[in-house]
Amino acid sequence: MENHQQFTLLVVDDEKTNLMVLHKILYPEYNIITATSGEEALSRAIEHLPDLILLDIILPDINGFDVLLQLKQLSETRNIPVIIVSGLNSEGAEEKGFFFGAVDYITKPFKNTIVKARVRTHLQTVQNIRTIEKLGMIDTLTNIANRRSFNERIEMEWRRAIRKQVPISLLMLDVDRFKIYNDTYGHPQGDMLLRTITQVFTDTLNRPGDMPARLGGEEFAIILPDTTMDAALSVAEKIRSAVEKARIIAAVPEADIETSTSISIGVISTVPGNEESLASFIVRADEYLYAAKNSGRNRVCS
Ligand code: GH3
Ligand code: MG
Ligand code: MG
Ligand code: MG
Repeated sequence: MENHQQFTLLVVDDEKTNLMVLHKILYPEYNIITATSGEEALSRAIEHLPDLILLDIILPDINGFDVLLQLKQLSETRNIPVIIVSGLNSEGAEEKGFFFGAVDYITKPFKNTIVKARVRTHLQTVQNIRTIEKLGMIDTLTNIANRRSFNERIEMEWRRAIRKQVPISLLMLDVDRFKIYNDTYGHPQGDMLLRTITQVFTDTLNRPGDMPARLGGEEFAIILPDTTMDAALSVAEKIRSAVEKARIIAAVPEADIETSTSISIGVISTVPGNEESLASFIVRADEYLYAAKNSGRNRVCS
């Protein structure tokens, strides 16, 4: 996976000449922010959430070990790797640094090439973790969000809707008679149908906050933040009708056949407060989806 993002490093040292040396080594490959005291290091870390921190130990106010401890106590900064760069080269100091959660310990005076290499190694790990995290959030068949990201996102949007007292809507969608489609055209063609439906979602949804997800099998959900029931119903109807109109080419041994499908949708909307839990909100969406199935499929129920 390519990544053209430039990493941001927070470099903490109370001596200007040290900062200048580190800046010279690491810029312009990385974006550099600096701090010359413990307090400043903490506030800049929280403000900028850098990808890596180079931390001096002897500082005029809070010493580097305490800065490290505080970084590890805050959920926003806990996972930022910290390399200690210190004149303290006792075994005890080094042990303490690792014990407090530093990923590396470089003693001054340092070799420029070694600092550069170690920074690059730790940033590679940051990059790898991000790639893995990203892969864990995406459904491999359709390339949209999976159930894990749906769960995370709906909780976040639910809390936000409570805080701002704005509506949140949820669509639950399930392909009609998908088993028959699979049995008729084959599993790979069924997979193609799921991708076509996903494309309909992406083409229909036009607000950046809207999030379609594949919950499993042929079941999908769409989170519509800041959306009223009326607006959600109109989105649902647009999707239902676009799915109905979509033509899916099924490559079977003899020829390419033009096939079609349909989808049933349950819609709910609320301005959340204390009356209903998120879990029961989701259950309600499922109930409307089943109502849509039971009343004949290829329809929207709310
Ligand atoms: P209904 O209209 O009531 O929803 O009927 P249905 O046939 O769509 O529902 P059912 O739950 O009986 O069947 C779902 C089918 O979806 C069965 C399963 O083999 C198929 N399926 C689940 N995941 C996948 C997948 O990733 N790819 C393909 N091709 N088929 C899948
Ligand atoms: Mg110092
Ligand atoms: Mg189905
Ligand atoms: Mg189903």
